[in-house]
Amino acid sequence: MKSEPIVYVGLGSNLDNPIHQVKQALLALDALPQTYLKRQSALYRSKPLGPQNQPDYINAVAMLITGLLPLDLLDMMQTIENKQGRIRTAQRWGARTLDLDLLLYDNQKLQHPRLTLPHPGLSNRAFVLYPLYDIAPDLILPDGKKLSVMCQSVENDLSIL
Ligand code: A4P
Ligand code: MG
Repeated sequence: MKSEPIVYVGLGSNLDNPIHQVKQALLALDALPQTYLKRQSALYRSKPLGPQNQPDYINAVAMLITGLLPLDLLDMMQTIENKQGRIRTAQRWGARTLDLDLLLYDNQKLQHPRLTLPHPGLSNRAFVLYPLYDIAPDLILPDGKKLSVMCQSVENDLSIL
């Protein structure tokens, strides 16, 4: 029998009690249909990437096992963002109550108008790479790169909670 896809989701928040937002979102991901939360990283605090006139972020990464297809999972992640008060503004990389990024879906590479896999920010963001390393230290990305090597090329400016 084919095993179900392993998926990694990046969580980020910098508004309305970010620690609570991230913990709430982990519960919501675990409650999705055909899906369970297999592992979760520690929570990390970091300076914002992008506009600096916004609060620090809390980030984490979750490992899910899911029977959902990628776009169905993305739809449900966006529903969770909306339920947790996400307001989309015109500003790129502005403050938000919750951001859920689909970092990896098994070994899939995808260029779809609504979904790029792996997530384009994955390879150069400490707040993604280090929490991911917490829960998947031996991970190899679809392009063959080792996560452990990618971590070495990015400065770790995070503080663990
Ligand atoms: N989309 C395409 N591929 C994906 C994917 N793999 N996962 C599309 C999720 N969404 C994907 O996303 C815009 C559109 O991207 C979606 O409609 C979806 O169809 P969004 O969440 O509405 O907007 P966004 O998050 O503001 O845009 P973007 O460019 O994805 O921002 P990022 O990359 O998510 O960065 N600093 C710190 N320290 N920590 C952070 O977590 N996050 C951001 C946001 C900026 N600075 C940060 C942090
Ligand atoms: Mg996003």
